[in-house]
Amino acid sequence: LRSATVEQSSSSTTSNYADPSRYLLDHPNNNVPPHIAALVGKGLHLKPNHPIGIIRSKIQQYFASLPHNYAVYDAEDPIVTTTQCFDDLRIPPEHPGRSPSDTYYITDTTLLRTHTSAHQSEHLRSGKSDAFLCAGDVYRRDEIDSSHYPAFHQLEGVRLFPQEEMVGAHGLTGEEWTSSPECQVIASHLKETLEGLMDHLFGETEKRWSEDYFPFTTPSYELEIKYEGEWLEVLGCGVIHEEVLSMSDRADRRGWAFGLGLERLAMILFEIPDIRLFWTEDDRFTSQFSEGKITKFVSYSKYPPVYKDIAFWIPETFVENDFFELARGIAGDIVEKMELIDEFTNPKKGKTSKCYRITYRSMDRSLTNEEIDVLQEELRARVEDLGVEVR
Ligand code: FA5
Ligand code: MG
Repeated sequence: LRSATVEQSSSSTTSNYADPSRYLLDHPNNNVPPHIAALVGKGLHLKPNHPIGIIRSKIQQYFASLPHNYAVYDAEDPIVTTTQCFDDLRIPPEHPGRSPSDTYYITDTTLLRTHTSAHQSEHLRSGKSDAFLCAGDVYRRDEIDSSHYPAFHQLEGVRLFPQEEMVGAHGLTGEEWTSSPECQVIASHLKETLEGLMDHLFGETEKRWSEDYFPFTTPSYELEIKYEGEWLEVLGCGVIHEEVLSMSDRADRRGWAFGLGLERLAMILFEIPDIRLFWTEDDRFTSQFSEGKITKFVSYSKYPPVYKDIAFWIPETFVENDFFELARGIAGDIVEKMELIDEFTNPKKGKTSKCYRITYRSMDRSLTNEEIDVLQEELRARVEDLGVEVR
């Protein structure tokens, strides 16, 4: 009842998004499994006492401290169209990110957004603001380990500059535009703004820029920060491609955009070792965090893992993500990690065999070998549906 009346009028509620039937349509292109549908609408980024919510407000606070005014959107529908998520961003039809092996489709033309950039064009087109932030949950069929989960959160930022500041570059496109001083000014402004954000979050920290590629920005960059001796990619960004602006009727503007991963930042800031923890409702996790405070996570006892290997001959059409998802569908979050430990091709048969090691571990109890054997047996039986031959 509540959902019928309240949702339509308020932009700050996401509760109707938590209805799994929105995502589990009976449509030939639908590839959303129930365990993914169950995650949508949790609104972790809107929870004031959750690390993802705390970091989102800290980022918004930084932008609010800048002289320019940024509009804030953080409750948009996670179902978007292929036009919003891809076409408006110049992502071509054959791009691997659009394939059903990487993306959760609801129908042939609607999907769970794979990035918050899916909302860029509509906000540009609305013309309401020359600067905005947009945060939300995003979904990707992906590998499984301590820093990859099929659902995570991104925060997008866009800043446009008025025509008067771009006079020298008016009408320029392609190489002529990207090599103009105006384009350089925007790229520098982008980098300075994001370096300021990192200092706001981490204090002094080691960071490095590299070139990147996105169809919707050029030039494009990624930013990595040093965490426990390793470089960790935290965001992608760039100068908005002029065609993205003209398709949104904003050809008179130029500007920058970025998209950052909230889990990556939160794992570093709160010292949270496993991405699955963000989704737990165990109060040994949730009770540790409070609004506005960056505190170090204190691990509660880790239960021992159970390892199981599975080897099979693969058909040419084998899609690894289908296998990962099958395991998550059977065993849920106790699948901590799936890694390829051996692969070889039999030259006579021309067939390839893969062997994966699965790490099963629960966050809140000890697993028995017997219960894992049951799950592993089910996996061995159902993996044959993927056309493999279990060895
Ligand atoms: C994008 O998603 C672009 N939309 C970013 C962008 C926006 C570029 C605007 C230019 C302009 P990418 O796929 O690299 O890019 O993801 C952005 C960030 O999301 C990454 O830097 C990382 O911090 C985070 N991220 C990506 N995949 C995962 C994952 N599986 N788990 C956790 N975080 C992830
Ligand atoms: Mg990237």
